[in-house]
Amino acid sequence: MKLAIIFPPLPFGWAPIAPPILEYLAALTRREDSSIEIRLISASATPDACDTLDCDLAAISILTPTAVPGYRIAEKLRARGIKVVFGGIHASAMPEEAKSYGDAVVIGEAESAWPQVLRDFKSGALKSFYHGERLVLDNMPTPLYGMLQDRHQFRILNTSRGCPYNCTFCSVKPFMGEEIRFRPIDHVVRDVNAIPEKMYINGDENIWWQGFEQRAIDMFTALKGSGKKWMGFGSLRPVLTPAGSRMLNAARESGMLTVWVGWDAISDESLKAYKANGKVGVDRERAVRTLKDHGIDVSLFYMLGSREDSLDDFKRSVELADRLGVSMHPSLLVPYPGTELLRQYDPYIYKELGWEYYTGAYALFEHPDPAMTPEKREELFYESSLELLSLPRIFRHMFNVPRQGFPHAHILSMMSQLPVRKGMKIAYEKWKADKSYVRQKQHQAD
Ligand code: B12
Ligand code: SF4
Repeated sequence: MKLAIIFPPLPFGWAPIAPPILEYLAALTRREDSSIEIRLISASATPDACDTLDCDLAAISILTPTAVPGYRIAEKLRARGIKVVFGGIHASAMPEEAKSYGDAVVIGEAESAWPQVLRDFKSGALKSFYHGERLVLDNMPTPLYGMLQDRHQFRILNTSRGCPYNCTFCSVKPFMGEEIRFRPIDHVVRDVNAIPEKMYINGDENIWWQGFEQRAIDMFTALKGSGKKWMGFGSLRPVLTPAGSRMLNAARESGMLTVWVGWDAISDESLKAYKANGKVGVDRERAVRTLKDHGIDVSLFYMLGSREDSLDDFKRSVELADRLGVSMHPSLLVPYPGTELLRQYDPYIYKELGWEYYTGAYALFEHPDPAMTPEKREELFYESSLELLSLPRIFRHMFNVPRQGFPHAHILSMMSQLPVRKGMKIAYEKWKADKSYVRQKQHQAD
């Protein structure tokens, strides 16, 4: 039997990070049946690979912005008699939609459902829907790191799933549940050692949790011996707890270079409207300075253009970047399927815009302020992104990266910002050329 596992093209093209599901689902498959021939396709890196693909079964993993390209790939494969199974966060939130483009859909996590899918396929009894359980994470195989070539420079490792908070915009929480499930530390160490590269990404929603600082310290201490550098998403609240300083030192000594922080909203009002209770009331600026004092570089990710946001917030975010000496990466707010935000915004959504617009670069709903037209929000998004990624800012940031991270954190900062700048400039030019089309679609929706 021949199996292809496919990650459709990302909206802004090739990224240096290997889509983690490919090598992970390959490992789950190998564990179930070592005779299956597996081919991995990261379509951003090899856009034509699906055209000539020879396989019996295709597993396609879809996020919301990759759903439409995923459905196009499925149509082509099914026309050639290949069976298609969908999975991933979007397929789990919209199973009926995904089923209309495929033969089967896995709703939820893969571990409990995928072996059954393979058995049913082999016996010719594929079902329409499979439900993956939220298992204890003590039996995850090591992803087949290195199986995917295609110039990907970073692999991802997961050490936990789940989150106790309820941010309205979050599509991960409804998917992974509220209980934090940690992997055994020795499994994490085993997987880090299996990563072929010298640098990796911790792909958890949060690498450290308030109330579980000691667990983070134990894990970082165990990872010291790996000799590898890493980065990941971390929240700000645990940084300021009594154990925070010990935790940051342990993270730094385990090779952590940069923390990506979900800053989420510029104003506290928007933070409250998002019910981002993990962040409300935290002295966020002090936490960022504490991180840098411990030798860890900081990048902030945040959303603009919510119905509570104002035109001023676009400008204020650039000022914040300068004040804190950090790099900042905005996106326009996306109400993903399965989220509370989508239910709240439902009356205002431009329903004409398909999932291919859910990339973070389009205004997707009406705004109460008449000055915040869709066009204005999109234009300001590009302008503030490109201002944050201006060459003087990127170079100035070199002097703000903590010296303890030299030279890796400095190189990483350049390497991550320059390609994004290039991609953003191309996208802005394309947006300017397509604007009339987008406007027309939005007016149809009004
Ligand atoms: C690492 C990461 C990336 C990486 C790699 C992408 C990837 N996911 O493969 C990069 C940096 C490229 C990336 C980019 C983007 N990302 Co991203 N990313 C993540 C992150 C932090 C971790 C993903 C991870 O480690 N997955 C590990 C794998 C194993 O988990 P998984 O894919 O979910 O798979 C599990 C199940 O879903 C299921 N499953 C998945 N697929 C399939 C398929 C089959 C057949 C089966 C049986 C099961 C199955 O089984 C797995 C194990 O149970 C997540 C947040 C999160 N914690 O999920 C966001 C996340 C996936 N990203 C998201 C988005 C939107 C993006 C962007 C597309 C847009 C943006 N503006 O940021 C960009 C694209 C930028 C570009 N260059 O074009 C959203 C998706 C939301 C949604 N509803 O679609 C998430 C959930 C973040 C969020 N909080 O909103 N991302
Ligand atoms: S803190 Fe908020 S955004 Fe992060 S995983 Fe939890 S609910 Fe989602």
